[in-house]
Amino acid sequence: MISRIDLRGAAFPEGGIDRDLLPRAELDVEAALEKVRPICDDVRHRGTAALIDYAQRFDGVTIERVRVPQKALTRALEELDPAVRAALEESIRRARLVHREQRRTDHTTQVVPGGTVTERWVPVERVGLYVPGGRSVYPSSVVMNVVPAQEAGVGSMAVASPPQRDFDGLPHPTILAACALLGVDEVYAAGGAQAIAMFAYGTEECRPASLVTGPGNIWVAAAKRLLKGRIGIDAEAGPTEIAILADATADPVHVAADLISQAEHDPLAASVLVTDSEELASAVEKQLAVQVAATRHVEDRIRPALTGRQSGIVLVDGIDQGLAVVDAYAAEHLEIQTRDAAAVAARVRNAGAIFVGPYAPVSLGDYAAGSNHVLPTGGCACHSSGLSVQSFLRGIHVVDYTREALAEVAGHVVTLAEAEDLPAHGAAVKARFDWKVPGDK
Ligand code: HSO
Ligand code: ZN
Repeated sequence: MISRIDLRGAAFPEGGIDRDLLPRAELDVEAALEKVRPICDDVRHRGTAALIDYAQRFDGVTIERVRVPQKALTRALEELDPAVRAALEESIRRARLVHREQRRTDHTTQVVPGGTVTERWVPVERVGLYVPGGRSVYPSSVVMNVVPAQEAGVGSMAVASPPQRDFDGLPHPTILAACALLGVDEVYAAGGAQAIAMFAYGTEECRPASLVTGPGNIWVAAAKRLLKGRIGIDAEAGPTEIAILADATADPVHVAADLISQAEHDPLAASVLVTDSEELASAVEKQLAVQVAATRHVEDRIRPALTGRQSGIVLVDGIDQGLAVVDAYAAEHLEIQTRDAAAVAARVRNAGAIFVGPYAPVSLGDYAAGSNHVLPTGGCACHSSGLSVQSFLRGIHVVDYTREALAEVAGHVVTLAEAEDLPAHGAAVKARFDWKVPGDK
């Protein structure tokens, strides 16, 4: 059910291998932009009334207000299954441990006597956190967005998640319960592009935010691309991906289970095994057939995901070539199931998150490792990181120079200003020294 790509014997160029040789889905965000533009404009001009109309049109629910009342949040938490509550609490506790250590302290560099530059870390004032609610209802994603924002010290945060027909037009109760558990009381029943527009422009009910984070479908990605600039964004999260670099020591039962685990998210999800062992490849193929037959979500998601061109088993000559392949692929999640897994993992350059050895499946990271599961997809791991405290901070340089310290470097500033044909830049310095650069004859 999964295709094979045989790269054995292929040349692996010094500068890395051609990404186009590797399986990957194409997501046409560009085409979605045109559909999303009028929706965003409408929310900008009509605010809540537009959101209510879109709840009717896209979510099939009649709502009177978009803001979720406090009592609905309280009730959702009261009615939450105690086992789910305990699991969420543990997930939150572990995420806090990891994210708390990501906090940054201000640092002052004394450049010269009397001249300092301080880098001051300031949290974004207000953020909007998007939590999907269509095919997927992920309270774990509430945790992964809210915890880093809280640990960064963000003062004001709001969550948006689509209104659900089965729940009186409120977001899914486990989403509400997770918000309540985390102490987030500003929640909106809004989904898709219109939710991103609500955060960007604000409405009667919702104050605009400076930044929006969180995963979403293609409409959410398109709205983020369209409104970027007006509002900061984390990334245009695409369908989820797992790559596994494995050798003959890997257990095919585990490898197959992990490939299926992420295929379960989406028909466009990608599951890629990179291995130098043909025996493992064959054993994994057999295991896929056995395990797929025994799970849910097969026809709508897992089978299309595994048989799609975005998934495959890539055969390589050895671990060095395997590393070249996984670096070129730059997976959202990368598992290393090889001999000396930690040493192999240390050589990886490009991945959203790396899972080392036989006891670190991606599912652990999805829920309860302490790591974040909002990660760069579509190859973006070669230039971007997952969500962290850093995503919610800005580093502001504070420049503080005395007259003497400025005098010492004034000549260089004036010289560079002249070299760039920007004499007014130089004049701004000279004006402070009676129009003569100190040291001039
Ligand atoms: N694997 C998804 C996150 C998730 N998994 C949520 C289960 N629930 C993207 O990292
Ligand atoms: Zn997952």
